[in-house]
Amino acid sequence: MSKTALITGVSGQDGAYLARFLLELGYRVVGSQRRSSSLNTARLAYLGIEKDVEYVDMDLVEITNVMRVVEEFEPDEIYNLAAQSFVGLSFEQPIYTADVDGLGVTRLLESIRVINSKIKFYQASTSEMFGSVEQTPQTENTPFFPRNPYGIAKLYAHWMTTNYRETHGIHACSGILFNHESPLRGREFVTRKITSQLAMVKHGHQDYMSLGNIDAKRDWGFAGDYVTGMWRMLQSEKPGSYVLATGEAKSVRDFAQVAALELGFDVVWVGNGVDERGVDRKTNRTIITIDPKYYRPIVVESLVGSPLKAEMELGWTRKVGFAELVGAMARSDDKQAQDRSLAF
Ligand code: NAP
Ligand code: F7E
Repeated sequence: MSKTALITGVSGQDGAYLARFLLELGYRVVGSQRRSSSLNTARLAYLGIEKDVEYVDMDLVEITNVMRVVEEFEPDEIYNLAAQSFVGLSFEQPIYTADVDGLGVTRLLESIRVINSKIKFYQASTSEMFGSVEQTPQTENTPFFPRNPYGIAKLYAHWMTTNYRETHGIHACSGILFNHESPLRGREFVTRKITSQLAMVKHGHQDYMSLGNIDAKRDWGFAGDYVTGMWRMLQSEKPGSYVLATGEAKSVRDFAQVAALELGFDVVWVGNGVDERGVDRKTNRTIITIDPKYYRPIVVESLVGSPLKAEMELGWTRKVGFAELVGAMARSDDKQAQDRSLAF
């Protein structure tokens, strides 16, 4: 009999890739969504699996709702991907972020404990828990020092996941994932913001784009590779915490440079600080400016992870490298900007 997976946050980037991966493995996939006034399955439609997923309404802030869904669908595995996932917004909505990203996880864990403690649980933890890093690269043993309400809420959830594993014997895993991107990434995140807006500049729909701290460094991988690691964690004999990362740090500036090249711009940087600009060498036109409104109140300067434990214990590997990732995102947005088809 095929296994049933419940994916919370199925409408998001990772939800779509994970749903496709599990469907290919023969799973029955139940995707939970919070109520929305408009259809929210564009990413699943893009991957051609919109009709293969069963949908159920579930908001992580409502315990009775969570318990009813876990009881009704009897999942073998729960992948908790639902979250207020934008760091910038977490400074403006710290309480909501704590409720969904922190307490929401306890609601799921409690449901598992009460209804069926054999259900395996994956928690979407994050490199943002390392924040002001105490060692480089970061591993499963690096001390945590989160620097924003998002990272703090996720750290609470990480410890609750660990605690339910140790206290109640639940197969609960925490995937400490570094940034992972794709053509399906939300447009507010810096990678997709760059590829989508530079494509708009290329096709004449806007004159230039603006960024915040372009010297910030992140460890960017491909989301499609990372969802396979989530599944491997739940198949392993012993549950635990695993870092998924590429081991390579690149700056926002690097990302913009490579994306611009893919879209036909040859960027040179002129000026300093807020006056710095990215100028297209061929036309002498400014296509990137700095706008302090995109600076964060407190900075996480550089994050880079070591995926060694996941590679050794889970046999996890990533296939897509940095240049390939940026190229795929830029080409996808080039096409969308050309057609003016802003599906997601
Ligand atoms: P995403 O695209 O922002 O998707 C988040 C999902 O959570 C969406 O489906 C969203 O639904 C749902 N959601 C938000 N609030 C909810 C609520 N109150 N109740 C139920 N669902 C809710 O994020 P992602 O990039 O796929 O990331 C997946 C998970 O991994 C998140 O938990 C994120 O924090 C974590 N993570 C991501 C990365 C990364 O680089 N992508 C790295 C580390 C960890 P709507 O469609 O209705 O908004
Ligand atoms: O920022 C800098 C910004 O918003 C990356 C989420 O998936 O990954 C993601 O969080 C960096 C930061 O992602 C702009 O200051 C510069 O240093 O793309 P981001 P994030 O904050 O790293 C982690 C692992 C998660 O868990 C989260 O859920 O880019 N940056 N200029 C900018 N960022 C944005 N968004 N916009 C700018 O204009």
